[in-house]
Amino acid sequence: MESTLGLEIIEVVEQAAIASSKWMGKGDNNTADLVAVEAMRERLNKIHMRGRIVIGEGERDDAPMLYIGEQVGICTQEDAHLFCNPEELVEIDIAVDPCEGTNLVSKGQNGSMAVLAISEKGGLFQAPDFYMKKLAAPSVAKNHLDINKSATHNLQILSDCMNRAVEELVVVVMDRPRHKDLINEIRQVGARVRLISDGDVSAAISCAFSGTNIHALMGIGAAPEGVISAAAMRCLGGHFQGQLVYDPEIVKTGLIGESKENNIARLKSMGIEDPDRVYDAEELACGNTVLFAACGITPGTLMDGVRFFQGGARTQSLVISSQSKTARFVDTVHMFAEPKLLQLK
Ligand code: VTB
Repeated sequence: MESTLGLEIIEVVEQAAIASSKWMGKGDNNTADLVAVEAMRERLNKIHMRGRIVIGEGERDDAPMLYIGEQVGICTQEDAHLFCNPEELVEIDIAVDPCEGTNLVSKGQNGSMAVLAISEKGGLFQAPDFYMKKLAAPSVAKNHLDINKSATHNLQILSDCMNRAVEELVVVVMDRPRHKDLINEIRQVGARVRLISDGDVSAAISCAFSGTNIHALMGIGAAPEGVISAAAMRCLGGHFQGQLVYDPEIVKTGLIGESKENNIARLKSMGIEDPDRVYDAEELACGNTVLFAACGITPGTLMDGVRFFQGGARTQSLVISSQSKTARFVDTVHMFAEPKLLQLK
């Protein structure tokens, strides 16, 4: 599954990023997202595979494309028997976020990317459209931190694991009213806070790379994005824990059902008996093979954004594989017109 897919999914995220980046700074969230979805879907459908979207743009009724349950890939199409032998093909589950950080794209701000994660069928947690409390950190802290402990306690442990003073640690937190106490606590213990308006997938993954100057992600973001982050962290060996958040009082923003009780019932109907369960990266992305790919739309900590030039564009992507244990940064020049002189810098 891995070798060819690894290459093809780079193109999937590249195409989504290029499409969306044309809408950078235009103040139009919907179109920035829509064109990314269309481009991602078109390219996914050219891959020789039997894929199923498990995390996508929403339920079928609300999302015309890349909805949860949508079949993608050449081998899911009507004339599939002409090209594919269904028995030979592994069924693949796909989690997509074609425009992670739509607000960032529409405002022309840093940190947005096109992203997806892939595993064999059943290999990715089918996260409900809820929120998730997240804790991400570098691999040296794996299994030492605990999302149930206070931020103060975790930062002390992180400081020990990383062998550096708490004051030297940088924690990314989403700038939301729900994080007021968390932010105060992190500052109180002496660590530094980087507030982001959106895009916590990039922040989570950045923890696993030294040199990013991001040492932890704390706080509550969306659950589907949590699974995508976990897929990357599982491959990278980083620390990632997630716990669903179902209480609208805690979340404070976004749509999360009217009441805590209804939300718990909804989770039960989805088979989640213990709504307070803490999941680690290996549970959120449990497949034997996990692949992750992202391409910067606007510039970010890990990847540059899409840059256009006369007749083409240049992108930077990241592909991570659990099987080959690689994190590849891929720099691509896309030639839209007849290639002239390639711009390499
Ligand atoms: C979260 C976060 C994402 O949107 O979903 C956020 O995980 C929305 O949060 O990375 P609110 O509902 O609190 O506004 C992103 O930032 C971008 O999709």
